[in-house]
Amino acid sequence: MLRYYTAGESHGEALVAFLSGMPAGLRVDQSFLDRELWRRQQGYGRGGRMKIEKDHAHVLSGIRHGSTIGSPISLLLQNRDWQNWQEALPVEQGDPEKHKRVASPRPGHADLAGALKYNFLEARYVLERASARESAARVAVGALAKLLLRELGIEVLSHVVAVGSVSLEPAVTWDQILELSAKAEILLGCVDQNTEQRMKGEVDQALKTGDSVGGIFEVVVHQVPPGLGSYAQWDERLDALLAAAVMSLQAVKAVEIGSGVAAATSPGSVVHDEIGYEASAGFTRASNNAGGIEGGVSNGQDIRVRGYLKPISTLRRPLKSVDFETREAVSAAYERSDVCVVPAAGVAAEAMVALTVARCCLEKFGGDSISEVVRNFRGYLEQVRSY
Ligand code: EPS
Repeated sequence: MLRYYTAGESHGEALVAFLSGMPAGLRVDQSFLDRELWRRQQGYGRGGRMKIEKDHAHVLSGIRHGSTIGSPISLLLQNRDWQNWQEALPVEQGDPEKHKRVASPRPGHADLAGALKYNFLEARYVLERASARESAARVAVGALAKLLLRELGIEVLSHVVAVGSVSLEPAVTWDQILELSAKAEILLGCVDQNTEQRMKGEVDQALKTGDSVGGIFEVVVHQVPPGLGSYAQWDERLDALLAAAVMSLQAVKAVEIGSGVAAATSPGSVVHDEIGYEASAGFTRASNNAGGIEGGVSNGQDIRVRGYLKPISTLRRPLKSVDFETREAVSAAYERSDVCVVPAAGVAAEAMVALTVARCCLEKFGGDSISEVVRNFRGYLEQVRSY
């Protein structure tokens, strides 16, 4: 079974990611992991922290001579900012004068709920773990899941559909997303340049006013076989697993599969994807409103998952809050922050989707070596082809 966890504080020494259940013999190109980490760091509207960090996944275990060996994989990502935080956030008690308290909780962040939950008198420790910095560790293990899926011909990428009130209207093809992913520079991750410029305008406006913006990203899984996930139990449904995986990302407040939101207010005759048959291609569909999943099972079309991101909760023009200690009305804490992270969240969501689809693939085609998995996969494809 594919399992993963992460550890690490945002301003601690490092992030750690742990992945077990990967079959042996998967070739691992470490530069691919770092490219994925780089992609997550990009985007117009990132804050000062991204000028400090240059994320790199250092392999501690589970990969030898360039391939997985079936043992648990552990990865370490240094926080370069740690050198500025050693006295503020030491492992030992250190000098309390040098600790950096977060004296007033930010509305929208985990600060208040976390402080109440853990009985902290300020929000430093809450911020440290709730921070979206953690998603870098997920991207590192997600890159390994992507490499596994590639062996099966399955690819996972994302693009940005909306930033603030600006959204992309026409449907986006896989080739457009692929082209976008190869770019050497990432502005806002939108396939249409005109729309991207208007999105940039939204970020500029937020920068000017000390505000922040959210948006919508879409993750697409390409070349998915039918039959991943199951309708047999609630916790085996692929759409449910994907929703939980994407919703678990920081600042995601809603998840949509295919045209799920519009489907609720449209007639069935418009929503459902009519079925055809061609001798050369097998079963066909004229549309993909289902987002590649029907009854919790992949149907062979591209899987489309959207994540809706609330605006970043750290504001340069802070909202009203209350001092943890004095209980007096004050402004919410501000150190520095991103203004927009929609493209970065899309990359992190790719990782979560890849890990989820990889887990389903291993459940269906599972084996201890990659050759065993590929053989099982091919056998199944043959069964589908000759259906
Ligand atoms: C974050 C606050 C900012 C972001 C951080 C997420 O960090 P800092 O407080 O150090 O400026 O930059 O994101 C990352 C560090 C990252 O790698 O994505 C938050 O509060 O969630």
